[in-house]
Amino acid sequence: MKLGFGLYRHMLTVDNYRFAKQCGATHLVIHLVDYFGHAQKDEDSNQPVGKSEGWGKAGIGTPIWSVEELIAIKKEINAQGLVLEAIENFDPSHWHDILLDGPKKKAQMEDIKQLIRNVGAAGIPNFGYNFSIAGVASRSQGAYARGGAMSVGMEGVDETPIPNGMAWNMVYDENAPEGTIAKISHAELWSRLQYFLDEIIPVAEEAGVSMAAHPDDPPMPYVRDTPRLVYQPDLYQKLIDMKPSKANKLEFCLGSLSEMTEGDVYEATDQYSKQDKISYIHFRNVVGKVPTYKEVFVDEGDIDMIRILRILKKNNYQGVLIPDHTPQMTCDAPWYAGMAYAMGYMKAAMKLV
Ligand SMILES: [Mn+2]
Repeated sequence: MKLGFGLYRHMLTVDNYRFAKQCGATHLVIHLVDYFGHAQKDEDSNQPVGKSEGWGKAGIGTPIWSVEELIAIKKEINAQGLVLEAIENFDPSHWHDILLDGPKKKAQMEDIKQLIRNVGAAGIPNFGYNFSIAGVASRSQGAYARGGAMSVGMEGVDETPIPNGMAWNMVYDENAPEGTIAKISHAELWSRLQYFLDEIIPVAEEAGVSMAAHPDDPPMPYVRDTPRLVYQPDLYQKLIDMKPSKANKLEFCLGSLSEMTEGDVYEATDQYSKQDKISYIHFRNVVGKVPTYKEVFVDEGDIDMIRILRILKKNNYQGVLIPDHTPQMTCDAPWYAGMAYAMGYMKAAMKLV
């Protein structure tokens, strides 16, 4: 097991690589989607929540990330003694019609395939994605964690239909016609995933990249009037079985799994690590289940994190764990303090088991 650290696009700086290294990380997971808009301040380093209009604009008109761009980032990371383990998430502007079954679906699929070839050519072994129309939506923010630390959670589901021109909680077309996106069934969403996996997995296999699926966050059957895919632990097995391949893997989010109403996070950890299906792990803790849960400090939630590590060790899990999100601590650097706290806990816990 390896200790990793996640960084958002606007945080890909030498100082932040050093911060990760100082926290004990050996590996990095990076986001290249600019969820926040450019030139944001440090206090916005927290994960975005967003309202009905979503997080903001997708990278409209931007090309897919090139090999040169990826290698340049990787070199900077390697120069600080860190390994670039994964890229997390597609830009909605690059794959909205794959999610929505729109007219640009085939062209976007070709672009996404090239992107995965680029990721492989840059020597980056994992690509995390979240096959979801609404994306990470319907969350709230509040003083949910110990000592009144600011965090995110869910207090009931947002049923507002999604306007045209929006997917994955971001706007990809500002000039879209009035109205909302078409209502679809779970079966239709799974068939869209089947198309995506049938197309991408052979390319990923050849490129030496594992496609790592994040479960739904939050894991509700419907959010914003759209169906969700992996909102119970067993649905992960369905995703794996529909395209058997060593490149079809999971971005295993303990927090999201624990928020699910069925199953058991320990059994799920055992089930998927035993099959060697875990690409990397989001190691975070929560209190409660959908539609009412809170993200909390790593040591105060429902999950016995040490028990999780023991299961992973038993099944010889060799991959990376990153903190995912943490509550913000009351000080001059709320995000950094929260992350450093989680990293120290993880480093000690990993040594203990
Ligand atoms: Mn996660």
